[in-house]
Amino acid sequence: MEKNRKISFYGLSRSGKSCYIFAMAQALSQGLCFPDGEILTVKSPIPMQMAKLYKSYQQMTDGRWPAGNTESVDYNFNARLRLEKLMSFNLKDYRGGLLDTCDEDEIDEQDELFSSFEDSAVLLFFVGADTIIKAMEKDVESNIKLNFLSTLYENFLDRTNDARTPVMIVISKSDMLSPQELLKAKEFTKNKLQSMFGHGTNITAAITTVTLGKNLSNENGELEGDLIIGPTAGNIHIPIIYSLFCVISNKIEEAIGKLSSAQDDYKNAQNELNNEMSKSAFEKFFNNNENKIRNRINSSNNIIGKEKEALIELNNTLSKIKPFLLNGADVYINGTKL
Ligand SMILES: Nc1nc2c(ncn2[C@@H]2O[C@H](COP(=O)(O)OP(=O)(O)O)[C@@H](O)[C@H]2O)c(=O)[nH]1
Ligand SMILES: [Mg+2]
Repeated sequence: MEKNRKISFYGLSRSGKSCYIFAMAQALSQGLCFPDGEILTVKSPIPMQMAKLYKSYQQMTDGRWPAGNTESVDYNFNARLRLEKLMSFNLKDYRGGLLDTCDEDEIDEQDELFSSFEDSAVLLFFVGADTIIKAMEKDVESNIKLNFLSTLYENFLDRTNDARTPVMIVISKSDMLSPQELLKAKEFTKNKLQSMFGHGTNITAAITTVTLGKNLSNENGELEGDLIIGPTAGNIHIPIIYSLFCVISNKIEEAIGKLSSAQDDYKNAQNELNNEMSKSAFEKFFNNNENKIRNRINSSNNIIGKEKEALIELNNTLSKIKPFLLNGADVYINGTKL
């Protein structure tokens, strides 16, 4: 049953994926507090992974940006609310250059990565604010980079027979832009990516901006500026909140399906019981189904109760995270903003 709990990151080299993972793990392991006092945490259950994540974060606080990945690393995370597991997901921090390699020798490794994306609950596309600015200034390479995200998404659709998996565009390094520039960058990006944000696509697509701090810059690997990492600082929580939103929405759909089929079973069994009761005593003596039918009625009743309870719980959680989400992201369904 625990299918579709993978969050997949797309993003060319230097789009900010690794930094995001380190900052997110640091920020959300501290816990995000909801207005009612409940705490959401995101942590790796594997101590060695957590230690690795902390170390990479520490390297940044010590003033060095992480070096580009030479190999892929898999991380597993649990998102818990009141210690109850809402979702577990894995993130693959793959090596630089793999998404847009032209090297035929790497085609198998690339194919393996693309196929690992297929059973995702949500797709997050990372693109740096620096790239978008340059694309807006008509820089050819940056436009190619942005267009390449559409190509990657088409590849996903092709592999999954057009699965309507929700997507999010994450504009990283947003500290490089002023608030007005950010608005323009979002509009520009949305217009470029019509396969996600256009009308008639029938998909849920969101766009957000994230940053690790203020006035950050990179001088030969040296980190300058102010790192500001906290549960809601720089929108670091938003891509995860959106993923949770998608996973919980899926669970709600599942529960509604189960509920309605249990309700159908209940009605059918109820009808059969009426027929059974109208049989003659003589017929009943030879062919009595009453107990069997009553058992069916009971068990569909149990399922109905259970699924209704689950739905209340899921809707509760959804309404709790919704204000956070809409505060930090623009969400479009079939091209129309929520
Ligand atoms: N200004 C700014 N630069 C960032 C931020 N996050 C990452 N960077 C820069 O982007 C570079 C690439 O980030 P990285 O996470 O390694 O990209 P990846 O190749 O997608 O994993 C870093 O070395 C930093 O110079 C940010 O929040 N603000
Ligand atoms: Mg990386």
